[in-house]
Amino acid sequence: MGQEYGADQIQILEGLEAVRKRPGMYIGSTSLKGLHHLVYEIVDNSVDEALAGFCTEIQVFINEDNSIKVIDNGRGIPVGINHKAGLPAVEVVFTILHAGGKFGGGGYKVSGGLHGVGASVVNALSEWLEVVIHSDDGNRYMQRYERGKVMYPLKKIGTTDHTGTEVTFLPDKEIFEETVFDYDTLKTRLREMAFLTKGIRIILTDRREEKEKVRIFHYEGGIKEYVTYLNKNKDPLYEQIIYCEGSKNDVYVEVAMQHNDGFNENCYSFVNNITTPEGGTHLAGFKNALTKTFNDYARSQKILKENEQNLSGEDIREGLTAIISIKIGEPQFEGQTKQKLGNSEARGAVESVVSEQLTYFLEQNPAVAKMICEKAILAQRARDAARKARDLTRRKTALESMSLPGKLADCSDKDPKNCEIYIVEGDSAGGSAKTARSRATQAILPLRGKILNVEKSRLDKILVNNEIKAMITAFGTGISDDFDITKLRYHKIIIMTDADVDGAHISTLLLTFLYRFMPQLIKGGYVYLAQPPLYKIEKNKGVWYAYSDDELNRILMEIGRDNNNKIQRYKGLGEMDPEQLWETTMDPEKRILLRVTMDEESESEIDVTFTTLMGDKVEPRREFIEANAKFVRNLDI
Ligand code: TTJ
Repeated sequence: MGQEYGADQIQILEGLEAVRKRPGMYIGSTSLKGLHHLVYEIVDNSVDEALAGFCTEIQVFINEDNSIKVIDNGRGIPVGINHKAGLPAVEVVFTILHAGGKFGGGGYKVSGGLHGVGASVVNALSEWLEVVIHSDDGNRYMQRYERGKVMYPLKKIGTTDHTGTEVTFLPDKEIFEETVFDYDTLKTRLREMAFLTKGIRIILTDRREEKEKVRIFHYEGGIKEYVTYLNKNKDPLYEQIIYCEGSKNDVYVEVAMQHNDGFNENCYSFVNNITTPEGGTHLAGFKNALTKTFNDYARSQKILKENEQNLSGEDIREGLTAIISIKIGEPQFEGQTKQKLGNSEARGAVESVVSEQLTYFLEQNPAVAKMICEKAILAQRARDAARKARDLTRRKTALESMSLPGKLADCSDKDPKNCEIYIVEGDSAGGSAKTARSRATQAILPLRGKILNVEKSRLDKILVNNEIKAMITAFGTGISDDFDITKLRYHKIIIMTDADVDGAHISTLLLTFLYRFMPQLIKGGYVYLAQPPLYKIEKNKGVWYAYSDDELNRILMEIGRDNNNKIQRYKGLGEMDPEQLWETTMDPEKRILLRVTMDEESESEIDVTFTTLMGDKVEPRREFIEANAKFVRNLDI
């Protein structure tokens, strides 16, 4: 088949060839993250059609062969000839690499949403891609491409009684390291897209298993419902979701927020439906407006007396869950990872919309306003107390030059790169670990009893907790704003707990603490979970260890299942003698460590996971295990 190639077509092919040569330039990476990016690029186009007011539903299918099909009920990509290119518009969309717009800054993708023009990139990086258009002329059109090359001119394949676009593509195995889509990753992002685009219905279907998985995301309340979702495992301080919306200087601003009775701040900001984990001008504008409006209100109502100091932004944001979502024509992204908004007009726009509407809300809802102010005043007091406690410990460390916790059995090697610290549940297991360890490089810190749940306590209380103090001093880095990775004393922090539900609970509490106060340790890949075995199998002087029920069965199959096996099920680390503990769990040559990781792109989802686990409204068992599974991806042997 194939078309005859004129000069234009050659140029087109060169463009798409450039994408295939340097895919990272266009989609960030060819890892799993880049793979999923392809789906978002395509779905963005349908979301744009929804924002334009012509599309109400987007269906996304993960097919059995790991191809993706996206169907929308918009107007359909135009099939008429684009005169500049001399080709049907749909062919232009899929074969001409668009400069500018989305691809500012030397080809790097910096934004999506409003100018979805990434379809040609997806096409270039797909083994094949097919588009079907239900046109308003009553006909159905189709075209197929392979690795970006047109297989035949756009053709009519029948008639239709509705409008819309269907795109199916199979990511190219020559390009991507992995081509198996992760359902949860798509689910999280599509849910986010649905929250950010009120009214849209996004349906995700996974057809890969015998039993199809289907999820429908549809939120008439948009980001208001997002805030409700993020607070679902928390206790809101008041019922209302505070909502501000408006346009200023061509920036469309939407903000939704609600306080809960907890202590963490969860503000998530978006630009053109893209998350901005590093914030930027829009987030700064929001924070300025919030701080100023509440202080003005508290003064005018005499909640703050003349001689009292202003509430700090942090105090007002204690327990705040907020979504800041703006739409802007030409977003400028800054920072190393291009995840920080730079447009100065966004600051003013958010500040003005929020100040005005929040002031009005506070006037209309004095009871809510009072509750927030009172919470902020309590936060202010706790923060003062915590600051004093911290200053005290800081002075102490300066004087006594790092007094390490008494319970720590430190290692002798002083090069952090060689050193690891085992955080061990309970004194008895701690004792075994101290005997078992390799003294040069392995330090042991036993923790006693339940670990403080940092989700449920204010900073002043957290900082006087002995187990927490012991970890902070042992690690050497400090916490929060004081955190300094260069002071880290061990490059592996290994959590070692029993392989049961209580153990999983304790490791989740520890991960929560690390996540809240030293997230850099998790993001940097310094945190691991030890994997003690579940079973010991003995037969004819041979010894095997099994780390799962599957493995137990496999071993029994191999060695023959008979009465001569003595199978021991370990209930806890305490049941192992030091030698066994070394052999199975601590020996760097033989042990299995799971590295704890987190997906930067869904921090709001991580918060939901933690609070699901740590809040009062907990159905524990299964979910603890799931949470750990969520954080633990890489096997490090
Ligand atoms: C453009 O302006 C005229 C009417 O149609 C507009 C349009 O292109 N709409 C549109 C594009 N709806 N859906 C798409 C689309 C959907 C998918 C799944 C993939 C792509 C590349 C575009």
